[in-house]
Amino acid sequence: MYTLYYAPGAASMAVHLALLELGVPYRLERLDLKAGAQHAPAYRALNPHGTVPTLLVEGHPRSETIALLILLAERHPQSALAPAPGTDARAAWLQWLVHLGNAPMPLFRLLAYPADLGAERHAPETRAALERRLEACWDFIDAHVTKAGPYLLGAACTSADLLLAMLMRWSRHAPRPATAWPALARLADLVRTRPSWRRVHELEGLAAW
Ligand SMILES: N[C@@H](CCC(=O)N[C@@H](CS)C(=O)NCC(=O)O)C(=O)O
Repeated sequence: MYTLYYAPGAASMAVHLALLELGVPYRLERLDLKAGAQHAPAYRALNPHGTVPTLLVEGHPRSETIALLILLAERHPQSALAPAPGTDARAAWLQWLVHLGNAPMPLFRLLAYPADLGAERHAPETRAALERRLEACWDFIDAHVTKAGPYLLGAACTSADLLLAMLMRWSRHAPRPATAWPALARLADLVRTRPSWRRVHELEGLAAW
């Protein structure tokens, strides 16, 4: 049994999607980030960074979105969420997960949390620079999906695509949302038709995209 500590639409959404795709039993614990629930001592004991997601795995608290997606793939090797270990496709899947976790994801974090840079709000030039970096990420990923798509690994939808769709969703209010890139828009459309995508919206109480 898993327990996912989550906030609606936050980084926990990728792990929530993976749990739904796996069809395994899990419990949800919602954290009100605006109210500071992530700083409560009881939660900090589970996740010293005070962030979501945290996933209790057999009672052990585990964190870091990318690590959790890899862990779930390891624990459920029969699932279609990841290619088989030792294959070229597995290497590509790992590379994409780590790329998404290292390139666009921290840019979103910086955009959403100016306090990480010691500011109350971003100077317009800082925000513009972060947005340009994000657009460069979409350029790179879109070029790949245009050649190799419709998903990151070609014909198969994996947890890397669930993560990518979540990140694309985060860009919906950006000056140039990720759906402005055609191959990315197509990938997002495909992910949005999955029952897990609809269900996560119901369970987390999210508006459409
Ligand atoms: N590196 C972490 C980052 C997680 C993260 O920054 N989560 C945000 C929500 S998207 C959070 O919990 N923010 C609350 C806070 O920092 O106070 C991961 O990949 O899981």
